[in-house]
Amino acid sequence: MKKHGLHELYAKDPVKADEQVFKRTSNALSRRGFIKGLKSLSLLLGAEVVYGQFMPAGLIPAAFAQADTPFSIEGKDGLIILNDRPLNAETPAHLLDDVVTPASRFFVRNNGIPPQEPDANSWTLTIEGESAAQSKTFTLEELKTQFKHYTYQLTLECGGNGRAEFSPAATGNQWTTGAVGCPRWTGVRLKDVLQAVGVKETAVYIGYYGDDQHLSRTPGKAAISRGVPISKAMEEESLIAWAMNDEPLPLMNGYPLRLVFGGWPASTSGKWLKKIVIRDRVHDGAKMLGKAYRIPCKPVAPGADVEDKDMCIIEAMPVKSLITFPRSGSDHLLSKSLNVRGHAWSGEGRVAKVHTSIDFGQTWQVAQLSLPANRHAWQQFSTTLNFPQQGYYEVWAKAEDEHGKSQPMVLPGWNPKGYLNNACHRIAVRVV
Ligand SMILES: Nc1nc2c(c(=O)[nH]1)N[C@H]1C(S)=C(S)[C@@H](COP(=O)(O)O)O[C@H]1N2
Ligand SMILES: [Mo]
Repeated sequence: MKKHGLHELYAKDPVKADEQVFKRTSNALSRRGFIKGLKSLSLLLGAEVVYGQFMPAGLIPAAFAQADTPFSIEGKDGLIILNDRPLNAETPAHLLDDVVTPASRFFVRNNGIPPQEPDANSWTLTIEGESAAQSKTFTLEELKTQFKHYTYQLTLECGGNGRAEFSPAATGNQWTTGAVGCPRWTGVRLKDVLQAVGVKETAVYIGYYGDDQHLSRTPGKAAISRGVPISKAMEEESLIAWAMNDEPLPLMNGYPLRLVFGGWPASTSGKWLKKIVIRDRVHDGAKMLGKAYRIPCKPVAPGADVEDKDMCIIEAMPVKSLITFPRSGSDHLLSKSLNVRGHAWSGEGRVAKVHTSIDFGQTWQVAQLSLPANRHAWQQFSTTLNFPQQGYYEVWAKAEDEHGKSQPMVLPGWNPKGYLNNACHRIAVRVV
């Protein structure tokens, strides 16, 4: 096979070239490997790393950090598959550019085997548990006719989004940045349904059961059965939803019925929802105990052995942002300014500020930021960048929430299962 120089590749098709660069260099340098020397780095990139002296040592340039292999799942467009048993697929950042995430671009995270052909007409939801005043079953039709409908734009992000970056590595799906989305969800308020059944004073938590099967297909064994404290369950935006962007939920996202808890680890948002238990204790279903969806209660050193008793359940997701335009690896003309945009969100409240940097964080520029459509919806940032000379740049984005917490530049606290990586997102731009 004829070998092309990177310059040649870039000239022909910058996007393809980016993929080629990744493929050709991934043997020579692993994602976790080190690149020594700015000169050789510039050679590989085909451009000078303008702020190279500020680039954190050992950092893999964003131009190489993102692989992009095409794959198709019915009803989904451009998602990258991470695992096919169970099916897990994430969305490349540039395909998450819409303010409201289209269903076709909303990620898929399955822990087990989804139901094959769930029947919406015969679908029922049962509410029971120690702290339910009674056990009651609703058909989907009854839910739709007996309770008021609400629509909210709610951000769902997998607790393991960003896991791929942790070192020492954490096992599990190696999500990069794409296990997040913010569509409009329609359904009934969970609290309206719980109150119609009756919630005893002893209520502490709710847990869900879905219609998917454990990978072992053991009857009665749940693939996942998580939940939220009763206070989160009672929030106005906590929904039992049947629609995403005014259409029935896609099968892979829980058709015909699911929970949606905006701003919390998406693992709490039970899909193919069949049963909710109102518990008088913290729910102890599958993936509630041990190290699943938990982080060390106190910070630990990377690689530390943490006992289960020292692990605490993840609640609200931390502040984070994603650059969705331009696509990483794009070329840009020096004579023009570059408009950069993306989303920012936080499970702990509003995002107050977004900053961008083109010099590896030496200087930051304040971006414009929109208000959220409602609580727990992501916000849009945009900014105009000017570059001092031709060369390789990385655009980094850093969001700060209303409590003054901001994203770490590289990696937040290590934890055994690789959750809550809210490090700054960055894209590669070659200014020509
Ligand atoms: N029944 C059921 N609900 C589930 C899951 C699952 O495997 N089964 N996965 C959870 C996890 S870990 C995540 S991140 C979200 C993913 O939602 P999505 O597949 O619609 O993106 O669903 C949650 N709800
Ligand atoms: Mo998840």
